[in-house]
Amino acid sequence: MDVAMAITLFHCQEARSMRSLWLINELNLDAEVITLSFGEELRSDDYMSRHPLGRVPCLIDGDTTLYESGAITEWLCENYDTKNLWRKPGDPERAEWLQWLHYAETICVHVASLTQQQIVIFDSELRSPTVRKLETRRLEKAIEVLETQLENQDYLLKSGFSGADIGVGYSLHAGRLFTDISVFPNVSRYYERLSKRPAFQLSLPEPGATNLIYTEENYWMEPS
Ligand SMILES: N[C@@H](CCC(=O)N[C@@H](CS)C(=O)NCC(=O)O)C(=O)O
Repeated sequence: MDVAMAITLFHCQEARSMRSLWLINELNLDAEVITLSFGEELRSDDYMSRHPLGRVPCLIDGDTTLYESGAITEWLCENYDTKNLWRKPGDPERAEWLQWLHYAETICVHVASLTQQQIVIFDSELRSPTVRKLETRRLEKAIEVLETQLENQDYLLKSGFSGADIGVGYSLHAGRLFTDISVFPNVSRYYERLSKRPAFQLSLPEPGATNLIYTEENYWMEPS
């Protein structure tokens, strides 16, 4: 893999790297996106030399390599924001921006666990209905917090759309496959608003794309 451009993103379809891709699209950054299959390709020697766990995202920007989606959001906002997606140190919304940016992973750990339970663990005998129930409940509790936050506002911050919405928006994009978000009206409207954004749409797999992690419309309807 030769990395030529200033910014290179290693991505898997609808994995957490979708956050980085969405942000790159929001900011219209010139970047090379290398899409890897969710499996063997992540464990190649070449890729493991960039990310020690062989996960995505991984971003290369000149001499800098970063492999945490929240850190990548901070880095890109800090260095390239032209759309008011960053709340820099000193901004009255700085603390809230950081909190929601990282709250995205509080939601996503449950999504990752459910992905493991219902997709990665192929043999249904090895799956645990107890873990599934517990993780679904914890995911719902984490989404409930967003429902309250969005009571009187369209985005997580009062001032409007920011990088924090990209982090949380991806968590909902994947989370909605494991629980019915229509029971949360504010969250449903919020997800609808986010998913209509052209930059979000550009970050989705193209029709006919292969190597998808998620192939079903949802997984919460499936029996244990
Ligand atoms: N906290 C990390 C999590 C990265 C992560 O676990 N990515 C998953 C995809 S959503 C992955 O690459 N999994 C592949 C594997 O575990 O082999 C982040 O936000 O970037």
